[in-house]
Amino acid sequence: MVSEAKSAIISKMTLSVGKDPAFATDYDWFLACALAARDRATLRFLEGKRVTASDGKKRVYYLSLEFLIGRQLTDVLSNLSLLDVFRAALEDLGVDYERVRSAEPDAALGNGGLGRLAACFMESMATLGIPAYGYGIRYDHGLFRQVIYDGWQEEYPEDWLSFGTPWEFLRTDVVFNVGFGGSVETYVTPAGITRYTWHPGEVVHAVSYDTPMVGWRGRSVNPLRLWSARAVDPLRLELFNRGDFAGASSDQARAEAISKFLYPSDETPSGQELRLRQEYFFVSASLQDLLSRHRRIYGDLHSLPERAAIQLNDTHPAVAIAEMMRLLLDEHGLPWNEAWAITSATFSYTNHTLLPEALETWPLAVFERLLPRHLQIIYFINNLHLEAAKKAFPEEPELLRSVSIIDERDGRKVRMGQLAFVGSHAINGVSALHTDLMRKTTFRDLNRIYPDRIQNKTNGITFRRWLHQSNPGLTAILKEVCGAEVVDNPEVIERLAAHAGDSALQDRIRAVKLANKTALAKVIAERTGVRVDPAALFDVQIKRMHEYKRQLLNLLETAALYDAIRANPDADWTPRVKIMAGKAAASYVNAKFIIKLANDIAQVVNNDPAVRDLLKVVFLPNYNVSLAEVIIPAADLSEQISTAGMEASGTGNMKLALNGALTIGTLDGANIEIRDNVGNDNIFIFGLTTDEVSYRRERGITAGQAIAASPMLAGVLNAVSGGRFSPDDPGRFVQLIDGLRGADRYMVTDDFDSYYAAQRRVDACWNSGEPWTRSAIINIANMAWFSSDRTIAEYAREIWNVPVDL
Ligand code: NBX
Repeated sequence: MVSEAKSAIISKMTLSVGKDPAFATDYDWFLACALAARDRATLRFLEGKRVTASDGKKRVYYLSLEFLIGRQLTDVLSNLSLLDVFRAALEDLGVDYERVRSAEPDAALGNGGLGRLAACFMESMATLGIPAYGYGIRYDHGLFRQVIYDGWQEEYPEDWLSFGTPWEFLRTDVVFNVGFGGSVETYVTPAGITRYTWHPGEVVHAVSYDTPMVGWRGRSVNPLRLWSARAVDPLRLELFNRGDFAGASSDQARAEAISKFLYPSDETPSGQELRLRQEYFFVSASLQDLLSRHRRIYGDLHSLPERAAIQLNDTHPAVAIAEMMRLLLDEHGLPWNEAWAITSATFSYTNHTLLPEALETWPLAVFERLLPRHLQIIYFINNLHLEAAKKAFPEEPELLRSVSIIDERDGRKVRMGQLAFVGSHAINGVSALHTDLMRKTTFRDLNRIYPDRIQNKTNGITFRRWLHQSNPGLTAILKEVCGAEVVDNPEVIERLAAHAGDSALQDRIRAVKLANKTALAKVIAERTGVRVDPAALFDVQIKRMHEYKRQLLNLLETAALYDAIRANPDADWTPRVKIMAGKAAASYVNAKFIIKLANDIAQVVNNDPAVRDLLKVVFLPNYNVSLAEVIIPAADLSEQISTAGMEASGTGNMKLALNGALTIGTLDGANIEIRDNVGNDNIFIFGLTTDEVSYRRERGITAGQAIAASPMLAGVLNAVSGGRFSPDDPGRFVQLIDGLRGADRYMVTDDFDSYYAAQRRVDACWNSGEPWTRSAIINIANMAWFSSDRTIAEYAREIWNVPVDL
């Protein structure tokens, strides 16, 4: 095996990379390994497609504007059971696998949780043998690179594709035309039926690239099909010949802008025309592709719902409802009722947020200019939908306003959430609490009209990447204690619980954690220059920077703790390292100030001899999947402190608990289900509940009371806004802190005291030693349910109606 791998790698190096191994760089070795690994995945890949077609198996199509896949090499090798073989082969060749692995660019084709969930789902679908296609955009530039300069975030373009990628196959035969703008022609057929033809004013080519997504033990390999935009004519020669070089390629620039970059804001839509062009572009290409596949295999489109399930990852691809109708009506000549029956039986929609500002809408004028035929279809859908609503609830005219796909208030808009809901047979939330809130708030009236549509599918994570690959030390222990089958069946991790009090096991768990923390300490020193002690408690908050996620609450507690230590330096403090990482949308001013505050606090605290090693503060720049793989196995404490009711689920919370971090968190999102699984004694819960949050919101209770009741909070707010951490610009944080003193939309002040107290419970537990490790073991033992294999099996059975044998 090793010798085979060796010759495969050498052959790729010479014949495909075109390099003499003696002169190869780390990146060349990565290319050679990736190409050799891809060969091993490809036969499974092709065979899977053939069998699916010949057996008439139902396919799942996962439509997502984001796939945050990160590095692939270790994942592919490990899932093909080739990791050790390749490592040994490279060693024989005198090459270090770690360096090769690190030479791979991190594919950041997503912003955060939603994009990473799509990547975990692709891996789980391949693992469960579900024939699936992921459809998305092949962005030239993924999420920006974050550089911290003088404590401020700066954004630089990300370049993962500048040298191409060895994983993908260009499909020159899979190219579709995607239209924009133009006009709609209406005519009546000889049989008296009104028909419509759209004449787009602009056409762009969608070119496809397939990346194989390999399931565990290579059980199946599914394509991630990403579309790249190309101009139909690369150059307008008549302009070029007249010397107008810029004009000659302007069509090309306009077309290619569509797949040029990933929109970097999450939880707030950009509202820009280019974004709608991206959404329609990939949706249209994907639907044309899957319909032509269906027709090739089955001939007739009426059987589509039996052979295909299309999942919309949030509303970003929701225009697919209108595009499917257009294709069925205008291109395939189906009558409305048949087209609608096929569409709504095929689509389902996942909602990932209820934040009002995150719900996607498009001004009618923009929508009509870009997609005139689709707007007609949406009006039609809406009329029928409102008629049905009127019939069901004749006494409630205001209900019609809330369920309408067209928002008639300030400037008329298309509401993509309503469109996705109306056009789908199943709608799901991503945690029990979030689904409950969907039913009670945003989708309350739609839920009354269609009471069986909303379901819950609590998120999950792939254990292959987030445990086996990123934490081999812990995985080795699990194999020994729970049996080798743990890598195939996560449920047996539960066997660990029986040994939670075993001191030998506790020592081993602590030793693995310490080794992981030592590795992280090295990364921290390299990237920030800060030296941290791996024996200290590593307190970690890693996620997008957002006010509702309340990094500010964490920082205020840090500042208060700092003061407390200075006031009483000889008390029995728990040495802590506060580690924070995350990107802020470039236009999100407050989030960028919070990053600056983290760095300013770090400056002051880390350079104050009075606190010695009792407190260190680190902001690690450029958080991405690869950095998460280093931080998560090294965390002791997981910060999941969003305002209750605002974090739909969270998935970092699951990754951290699975790796033995204890959670400090609010009763929000999947934290609640984590608590239910690990037990109240093994998690630090604090803060307002969802009901208390809405009570306060309804009565307009603001921060004044909380601040008046807490001298510590008042002190820390004064310190930060008075320039204690920003002596070079004392007024820097006045506005940020005034936001808390005023509306305090995310109730940071209300939760401060309770959070501070919970952190002191953390200290006490950490200082007690044995009980902490015991709790960590109980956390690990009870996380099996959060495997994305479980989540995907639920989608398969309850939404997609495809068989799984899990
Ligand atoms: O989706 C996230 C939620 O905030 C998490 O609670 C949840 O765990 C995760 C997976 O279900 N939402 C999210 O990541 N949203 C986005 O990234 C986003 C991106 C672009 C956009 C709106 C939202 N326009």
